[in-house]
Amino acid sequence: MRGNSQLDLLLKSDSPGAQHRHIAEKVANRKRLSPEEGLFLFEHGELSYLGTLANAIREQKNGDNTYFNRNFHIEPTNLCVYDCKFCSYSRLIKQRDDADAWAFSMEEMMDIVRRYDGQPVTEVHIVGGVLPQYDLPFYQEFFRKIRAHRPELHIKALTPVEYHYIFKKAKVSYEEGMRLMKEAGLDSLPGGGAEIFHPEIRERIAADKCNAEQWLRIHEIWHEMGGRSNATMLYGHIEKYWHRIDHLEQLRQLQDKTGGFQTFIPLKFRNQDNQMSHVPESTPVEDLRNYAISRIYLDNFDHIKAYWPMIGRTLAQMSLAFGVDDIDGTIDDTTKIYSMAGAEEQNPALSTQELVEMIRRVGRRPIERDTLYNVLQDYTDTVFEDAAQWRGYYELPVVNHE
Ligand code: V47
Ligand code: SF4
Repeated sequence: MRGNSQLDLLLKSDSPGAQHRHIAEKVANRKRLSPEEGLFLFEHGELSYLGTLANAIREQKNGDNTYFNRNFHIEPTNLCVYDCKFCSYSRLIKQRDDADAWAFSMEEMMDIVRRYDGQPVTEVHIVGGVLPQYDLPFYQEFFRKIRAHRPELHIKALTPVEYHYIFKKAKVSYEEGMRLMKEAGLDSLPGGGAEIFHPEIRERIAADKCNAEQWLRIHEIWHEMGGRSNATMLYGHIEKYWHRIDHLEQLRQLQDKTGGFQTFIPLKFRNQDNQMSHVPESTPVEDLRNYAISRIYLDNFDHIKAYWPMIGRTLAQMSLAFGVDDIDGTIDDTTKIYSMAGAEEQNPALSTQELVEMIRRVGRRPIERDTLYNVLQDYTDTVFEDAAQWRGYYELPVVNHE
């Protein structure tokens, strides 16, 4: 198998130490790593070693396929009852008159949906701040309206942070609440709100909002109802490596139980204009190591996603050699969560053609998928007519992995 040739070379060489070799052999034999071994990778795994292991797993699971989908984001409001220390995007209710605060009405949100009429988007991603007026009946009505307007559009919406709040306010159980959301048209859950599960960190950066147990329980209930969802981890701030392993381990255990997670998305902490601006950001090397270890540790997740608006196009391309097989969607300038936190991409928008080129340039197969990873189109050999419109790509030789 391709990719494993690198792993074979590593196993044959004299260079790895005993524990490095033991872990590489486990990966070659598709054996699961223990939390201690995961921690060892964070503490002692250098980049090329981790890349070899992660790439072998990536290629076992997904070959060269690199997935993307066509979606757009709606962020109903950036006003929020919570005050997460890392959040650059939210404003407290008392700041509602600030120039950069917004709270869309139902009609304004439907206007955004209608703006995409006739465009080949397959998914709407809805996530934002938590406010009392955006309650259970509000979201039921919103999902129903989207469904009525565009029945085939996949609604990927809200996280356990919102669900925990709106179900409590409506005095319904998680089970009943998720049933009502499904009935209204909810198709799947994005991965946000997970941050770092361990209370030692969570209470310092995201106090008050749903805790780890509640976050995991809502996903579990959704999975038991046949639904699919994503998971994230906000890393690279005040957590230690063992907090990351604790987080990954809790996700791995739930996935063993339900199999309902589709993809894991590591989210790099960005430090602009928030209460943690004094905390330095992780380096690109650390980001790639984190992708790789996530790929190696989460043996029961099919996909690892790099969220390109957050890390930029170059690092997203590099991540494809470190376990990542998905680079989010083609999206317009509709997400503010990261641009307000100092993300690489201030106006994140990539056309399908640009995304395809970005993937092909590093020798992978660009595959358009729907939210549930059904293949919609393989662009590996697609010839675009208006190649002159490509922005920012130089004529470099395409990598051949054979
Ligand atoms: O939960 C907020 C993160 C998340 C910052 O499921 C920050 O396909 C870094 O979960 N630095 C929401 N991260 C976004 C999210 C997501 C994104 C893309 C795809 C999917 C998916 C889900 O954004 C929050 C929080 O962890 N976040 N502020 C910041 N300063
Ligand atoms: Fe509110 Fe989400 Fe920002 Fe926390 S991360 S303050 S819950 S918008």
